[in-house]
Amino acid sequence: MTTGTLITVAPTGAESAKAEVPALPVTLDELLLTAKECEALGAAVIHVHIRDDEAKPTLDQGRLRETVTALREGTDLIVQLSSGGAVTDPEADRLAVLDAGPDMASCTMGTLNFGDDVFLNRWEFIVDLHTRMQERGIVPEYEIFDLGHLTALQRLLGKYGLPAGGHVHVDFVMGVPGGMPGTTPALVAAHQALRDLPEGTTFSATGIGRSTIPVMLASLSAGGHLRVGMEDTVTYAKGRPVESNMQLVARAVGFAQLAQRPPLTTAEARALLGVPAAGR
Ligand code: KMH
Ligand code: ZN
Repeated sequence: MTTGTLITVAPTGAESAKAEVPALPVTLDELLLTAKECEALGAAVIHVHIRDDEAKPTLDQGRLRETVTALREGTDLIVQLSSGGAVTDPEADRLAVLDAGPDMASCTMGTLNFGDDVFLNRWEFIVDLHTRMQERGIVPEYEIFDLGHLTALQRLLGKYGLPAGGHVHVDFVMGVPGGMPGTTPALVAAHQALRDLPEGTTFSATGIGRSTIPVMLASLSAGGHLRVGMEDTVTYAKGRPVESNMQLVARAVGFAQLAQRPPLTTAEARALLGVPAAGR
C-alpha cells in the first residue's frame, strides 16, 4: 500500500533555452533558490542538469561538484544528477558525472529517437553506469522512455544484480517524441510490466509538455510517484508559461494531497529509495 507521494523536481533539463524561457534556473544561485523553495513545498528529490556561463548545458566536473556541495549544504533534498545530459554529450563525460558524488544518478535504459535527435544509450554503457553506481553506493533512478526499457532493466538486474541500496526505483518519462505516449493506457501498460521486476519496485512518472496533468493523475491513481519541473513542462496551462518550478511542485503537492497521499519528507524518501541519511 503506497501511503505517501515521492515528489521529484526536475528544474532545468538540457533542452530549453534561457532566452526563450527566462524563468528557467540556470545559475547555481538560481538552482539553489529553486531547490529551497521546492523543498519547502514538498519536493524530496532534485534531478539536476547544470548550465555553463552562457546558460548552455554542461557536464563540467568542477561545476557538478560545486552544485552537489551547494545543494547538500543548502537543502536536505536527495541530489540526483542526470547522467543523460544533453543528446550531444559523449559517454565518457556522462559516466564522469558519478565522480561528483551525488546521492543518486539517472540511468536511461535504452536508445530512442528524441524529437529530431537520437538519445544514445548503448547496452555496454548502461552496464558501466549500473556497475559503477553499485561500486560507489550511488542509487540509480532508471529512466524508462519506452516499454522495452523495462525488459532491458529486467535483463540488467538479472545479470548484474540489484542497485546500491537494494531498492529498484524507475521513472516513466512519457510523451517524448520517439518514446511511449503520455497517456493513461501507456502508464497502465508500463505499470503492469513492473510485475517482472523485483517485488517492491517503485515508480514515478512525468509527462512531457501537455501530457503533464494526465500522467500525474494516472500515476497517482496507479500508486505511483510524481516528477515535475521545467525540464519537462514550460507551459502551466494553455497560453500560460510556467512562472517557476514552485508553481509545478505546488500543483503536484495539491494533487497528491487530494489523493490522500501527501508528499514524503526527505527522510521518508531516503528510506523508500535506499539512499543513506543526509551527512553520511
Ligand atoms: N536530456 C535528455 C537527452 C536524464 O536526465 O537522465 C536526457 C535526460 C535524461 O534528461
Ligand atoms: Zn534529465
